[in-house]
Amino acid sequence: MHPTNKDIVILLKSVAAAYTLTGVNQFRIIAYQKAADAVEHLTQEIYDVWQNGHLDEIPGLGPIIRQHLDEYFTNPVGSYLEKQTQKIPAPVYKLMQSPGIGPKRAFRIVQEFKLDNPKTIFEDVKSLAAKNKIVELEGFGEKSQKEILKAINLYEERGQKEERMVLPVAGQMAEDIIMYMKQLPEVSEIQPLGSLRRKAPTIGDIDLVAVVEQRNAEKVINHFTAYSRAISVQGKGDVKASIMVTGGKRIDLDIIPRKRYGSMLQYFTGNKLHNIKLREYALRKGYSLNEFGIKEVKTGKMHTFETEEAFYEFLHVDWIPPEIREGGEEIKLALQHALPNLVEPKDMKGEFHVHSDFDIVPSHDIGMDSIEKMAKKAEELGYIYLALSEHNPAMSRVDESQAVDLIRRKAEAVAKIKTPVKLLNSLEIDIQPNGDLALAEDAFKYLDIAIVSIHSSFKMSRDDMTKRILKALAHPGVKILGHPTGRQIGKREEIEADWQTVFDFAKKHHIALEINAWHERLDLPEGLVRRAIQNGNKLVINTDAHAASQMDGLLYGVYVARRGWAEKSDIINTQPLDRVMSWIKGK
Ligand code: DGT
Ligand code: CA
Ligand code: CA
Ligand code: ZN
Repeated sequence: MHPTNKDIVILLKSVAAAYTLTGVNQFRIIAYQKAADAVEHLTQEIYDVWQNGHLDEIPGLGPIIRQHLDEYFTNPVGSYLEKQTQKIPAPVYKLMQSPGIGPKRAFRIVQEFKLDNPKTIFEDVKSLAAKNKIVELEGFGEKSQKEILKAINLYEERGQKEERMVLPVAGQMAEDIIMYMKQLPEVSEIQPLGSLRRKAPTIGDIDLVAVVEQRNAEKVINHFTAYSRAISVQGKGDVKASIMVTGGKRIDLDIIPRKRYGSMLQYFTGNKLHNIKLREYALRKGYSLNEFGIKEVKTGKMHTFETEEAFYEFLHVDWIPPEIREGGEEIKLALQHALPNLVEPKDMKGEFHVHSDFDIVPSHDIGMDSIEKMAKKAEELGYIYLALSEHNPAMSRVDESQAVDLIRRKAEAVAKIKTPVKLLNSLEIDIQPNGDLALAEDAFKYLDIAIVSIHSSFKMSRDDMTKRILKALAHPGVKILGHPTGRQIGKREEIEADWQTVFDFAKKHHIALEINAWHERLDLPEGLVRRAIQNGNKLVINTDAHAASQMDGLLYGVYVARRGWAEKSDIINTQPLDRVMSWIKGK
């Protein structure tokens, strides 16, 4: 079993704790805490990133920690990181996982009571507290004991529901509460910040900020905590509150006057590393940043900002799209006026991956709406073209000549639809474990375009998987590699493949890589989007819709593209029809 991101986060935090307890200097401790934070917010598995030799692309990991991780991934036994953690008894780390119990208190308790079993540590501490034993420890008191019990209870309560939401789910949740908050005329503006504004693929909690006059603050906060879906109020102050809603998810609200809106947007959009880097840059210029604005360090003079653009402008930094505020190169590029011009939702002119209900005895799920209805939806969205890409006929249920007949009949059905949208007869064809395509050769002559995707045998060696994909892509009819990594967020890991080799092959043969916008897929993941673009590959953004209404979801694919630094010209379905047709013809 490869270590997961969570394992590595715990490892790095453990090293930070071991350093704290053994008196190592503060900067090294902070470096490990920062690194743990960076890994926690990664959207790819760090092990995969390491395997592909790209650890250096993770912002927040310095060269020394990278080197230690490299050693650890190669062989954890006897590695530097493992040795550091072994200096402290294991139950200490376990106890520290409850929020509010730091390394020092955890260490004292474990040592004083000689607790040696990490599995029962929480039970052990709880029963000690029940017998009032912790109160008796020197430096601990009634209050400490209570805090510790509370922290353990909180940790255990959260236990099951720590999972992050996928972006579209969190987006909906935010939309609902924003609509509810807007019932009050006192709320003149309200919007999501944090990871939701950055359009991260997974969201921990929802952060909202509302523009409200001071005198109306109390009313607005009361309205917020009275939200019908709130199961508990986590905190309530004059200008901020937190609620927990069904499913154990948290929503934070901050209220501010108009004149500080821009500073607030900047501060709470993050991510943390971006803010740290911006703050470091500002300090060198003699300014300190906070949620209230920009302060001149020398004079103490405070500048406030109504808009975020003005905030960045004051620092002579171009406004940075939230999707790329990740603490990488973006500030440096913004200073040089060299930020990318990211693709936008309005650039999209069509898509290539929707499933209709036209029955070709598909190998997987059939769509719910007719070709006509899908075409109508495309027209409403202002699209110029649309490819109908049902799953290939199931090989177990029809023979080759029946399959060919079904594809011919679908081509005729597509041709009959009256619509201003250029319809393309397409298929999403299974890549079989040996790399063969699950479609009779004769059927290809009825297809305008074809997507190939992996829907089975996800666990294969990296070599075999790479060969399998290349073999499929070598078919001259193939134009798109569908949902390339096969991941399903929170459910299925990415397949292992040599992406550089796949990307090179796709580029050479004018095959586009898909960004599949399906909410659990968001695949290619943003990190691979970035690499593909740097490699000169072209991408397409598709919804994989199985109903006309689902075609609205293309937006989420655009967000993934933006987080991967994609510009309009990187995405084929931003292009006019003639360009698309010449790509299809192989140019
Ligand atoms: P999440 O909720 O885990 O999906 O990720 P975020 O990025 O929404 O993180 P969250 O909710 O803890 O905080 C929201 C934003 O507030 C974060 O992106 C940046 C800012 N922020 C939070 N804590 C700090 C901090 O200690 N320093 C600075 N400068 N900014 C912070
Ligand atoms: Ca958040
Ligand atoms: Ca938050
Ligand atoms: Zn598929």
